[in-house]
Amino acid sequence: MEAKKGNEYKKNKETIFSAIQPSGAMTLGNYLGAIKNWSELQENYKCIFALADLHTITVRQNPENFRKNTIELYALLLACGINPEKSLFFIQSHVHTHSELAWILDCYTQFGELSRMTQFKDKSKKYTDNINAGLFSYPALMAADILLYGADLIPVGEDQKQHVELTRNIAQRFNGIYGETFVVPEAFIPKTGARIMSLQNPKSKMSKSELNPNACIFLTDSQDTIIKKFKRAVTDSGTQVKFTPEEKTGINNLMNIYSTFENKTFDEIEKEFEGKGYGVFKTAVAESVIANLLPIQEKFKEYISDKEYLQKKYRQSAITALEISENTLKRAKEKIGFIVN
Ligand code: ATP
Ligand code: LTN
Repeated sequence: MEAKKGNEYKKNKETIFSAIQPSGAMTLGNYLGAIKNWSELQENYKCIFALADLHTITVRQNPENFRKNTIELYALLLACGINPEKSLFFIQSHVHTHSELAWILDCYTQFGELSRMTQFKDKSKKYTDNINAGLFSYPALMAADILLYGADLIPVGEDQKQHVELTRNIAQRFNGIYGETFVVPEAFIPKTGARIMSLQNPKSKMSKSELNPNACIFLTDSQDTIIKKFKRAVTDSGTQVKFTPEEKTGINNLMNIYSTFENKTFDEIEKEFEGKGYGVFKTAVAESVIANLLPIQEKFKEYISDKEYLQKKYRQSAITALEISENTLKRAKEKIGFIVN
């Protein structure tokens, strides 16, 4: 009986789950790699999205900035087209089942598996004075987020693929011990935009916690700032706008951004800018980004000035999220042998 409840919620459509951390202002990387797809997926799937604020405290946060980033990100996602009438969109820390299942899954996740996570290795090099247990066991919390909702598909950028793979392993291990309990999910990586690189160092990904502000386009950047950042973007010494597969060059990165926004192939872009040089291309990329972000920026201003509406939406969503996730948690606890209340 219990097992059916999760499925009842799914009805005929596959379930999508994804989340983003309120660890800073949203970047163009987050938008193209994740959020743009989320709003498109709402049309054909049952979608559940969250602000993963419990994940965010794996890196020390200033309380005031943390609160501001969270509410602004909620408003910004609505502005990007996440529709709370179509999708469930909640704040992770409002739904206590996430922390509870995370602890349980910690006990089904191996030290060796967590030690191999690239993000843990990167972040423990970056934050040497705070390599905390949460940073290490973070993928078990992410697995809890996903498994609580019986999600089939997880739309994420390339960098999160390893965590989704680990979630699959945890789910399969648990199901192997106790019988079918969790849906085994799959990562859903976009064809273009899955890995937008830093404008200052095209070998590393554009990240919202990057210290050099010129490396990142933020969704709320002004038009002037966007133009300046693209003009300063690091490119090689060549002049021809040409895509070189397998290489992490600045021009490839700009072509990737342009191609995703303009829906053009690399061949089409090469033809469009033949003989025109990098300067002209950089301006075209900047203009395309500005035009695409403008409607989002306008909607963001409206949403962020209506705190009451935001509160109403995240409160309602948390109630529904709790109802769904409690069923899964209860089922898992029963299988393990807890006396369930
Ligand atoms: P942080 O710097 O705090 O680690 P982040 O900018 O890497 O944050 P997340 O909140 O971890 O972003 O990621 C949210 C979503 O955006 C994830 O699905 C992630 O894969 C995607 N994403 C993040 N950066 C990029 C990028 N440069 N290109 C494409 N997708 C990205
Ligand atoms: N770890 C992800 C954010 C995240 C997530 C999730 C993504 C938390 N829980 C569940 C997909 C599914 C990140 O840092 N980008």
